Amino acid sequence: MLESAVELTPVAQTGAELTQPEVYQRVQQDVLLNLSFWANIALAGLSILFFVYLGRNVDEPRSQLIFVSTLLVPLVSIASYVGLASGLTISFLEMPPGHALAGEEVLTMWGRYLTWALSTPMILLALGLLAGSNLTKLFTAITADIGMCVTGLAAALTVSSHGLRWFWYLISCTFFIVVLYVLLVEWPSDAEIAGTSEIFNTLKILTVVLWLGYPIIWGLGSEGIAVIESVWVTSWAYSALDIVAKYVFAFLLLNWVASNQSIIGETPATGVDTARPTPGDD
Ligand code: RET
Repeated sequence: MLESAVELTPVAQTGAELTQPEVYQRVQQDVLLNLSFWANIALAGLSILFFVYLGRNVDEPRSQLIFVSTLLVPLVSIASYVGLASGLTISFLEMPPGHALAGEEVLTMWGRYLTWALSTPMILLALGLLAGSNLTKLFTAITADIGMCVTGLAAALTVSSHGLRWFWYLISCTFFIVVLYVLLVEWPSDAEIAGTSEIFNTLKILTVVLWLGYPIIWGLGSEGIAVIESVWVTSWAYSALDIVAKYVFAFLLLNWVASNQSIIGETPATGVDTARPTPGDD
């Protein structure tokens, strides 16, 4: 039944929507593309085991929260990459007039953008807790980040107009600027007060440099101006960024937190800055 459906729809087909088994078959045929997914699934699994081991003696509540939010990153990652490897979250979309690949069916890994909306807020939550951020800054960074991922998803899925694809991209970049502002301007001074500035600054640089790579890949890849046309090159570029942005980042953070719980415990409790005048103040 499944086989005949695949046979009836030639792989070179364009214009019609591919079924999930057909997308899966194409992923299977591209060994390097498939490997870019499975390498991440394997690494995420190993990271989870290792991070659980690293956190076995963490009993300070804020440090525990940093551990939980960081652990959720590889957990979401497994779901994300299984979605891609199974063809569930990949579509072949016909690009609109004006696009470098106009009229062609372009493989779009839209599941990536969707799952980033879950994993990147966890990274920011961990970073914000490390810096001793107040709730307002944490809320701003996380909501702007979700906005960035969802509008990035919209940019990738819009096929009605080339201009609108880039308009979504621009909106996504605007959200990204808000995230960068909190990371580069607000949290470094908070981290100084909290006594975590050394590790925070290392992670901040790692995060900013790597995260800037994502919109660059989008812009240069087949979804953008298509300078990089190869799907597996694009996928590996994202997967390589993911490996450092998630696992190397998480290792540096959790390794530090595990042996510096007392510093994390001393940072002021996350709350809204309420400079309430005490009764009797003039
Ligand atoms: C998109 C395209 C639209 C413009 C911008 C983007 C930024 C994406 C970023 C993703 C970071 C992902 C990470 C994932 C780890 O799990 C959506 C590519 C600004 C910054 C760190």
